[in-house]
Amino acid sequence: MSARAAVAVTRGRGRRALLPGSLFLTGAAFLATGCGQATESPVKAPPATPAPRTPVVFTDITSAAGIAFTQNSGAFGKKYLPETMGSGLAFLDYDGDGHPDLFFVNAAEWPEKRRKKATQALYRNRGDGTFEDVTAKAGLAVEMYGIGVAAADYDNDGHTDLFINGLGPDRLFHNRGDGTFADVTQKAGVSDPAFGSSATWIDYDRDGRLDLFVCN
Ligand SMILES: [Ca+2]
Ligand SMILES: [Ca+2]
Ligand SMILES: [Ca+2]
Repeated sequence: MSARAAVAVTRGRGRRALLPGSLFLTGAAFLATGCGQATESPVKAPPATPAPRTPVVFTDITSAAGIAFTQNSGAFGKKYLPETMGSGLAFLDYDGDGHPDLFFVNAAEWPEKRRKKATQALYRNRGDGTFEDVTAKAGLAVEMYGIGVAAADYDNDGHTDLFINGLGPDRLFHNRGDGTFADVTQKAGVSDPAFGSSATWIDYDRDGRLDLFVCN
């Protein structure tokens, strides 16, 4: 074997000798790549923790706002059912000044145990965070065993009216638009004497005039 031939053989052997190594490296690279893919977690990293929100806190400002209403169920030990059901209230802007006012439904003393006068209550929103009791001025110092109330402008005159139901005849009060209400129950034909619990105004026939749905 000549020296040139010996070199060629050596190179050839060298190439052959390198082949397994090359495959190994390639395979190692593949395995490394494959291992990288296999070990990649399908679970994504959790999102960053959101900043804690400021907790919503409510403060009882009833007294500070000038609201002194206390519901009177008339209870005196007999534990009558209606005593457990009242009463409702409604936000309405009865005087149209843009500030929602508060109307409280009140129950009453039982005929067999009359101890005090308890009436409905209307509080006018002064717009500065306080309310004034305008019940008597508005003509709503009415005694009845009220439970539910539905406020709406049933006659489309721009002033919100009040319907109250409960134990005994229901009552409808029309808002005159001057800060007072008129009892129009009889004229309107809505003096249902049944035991009512709530009501709502809906225009069920879509004629543009609100209709009254009463729950007894
Ligand atoms: Ca108002
Ligand atoms: Ca009205
Ligand atoms: Ca209607």
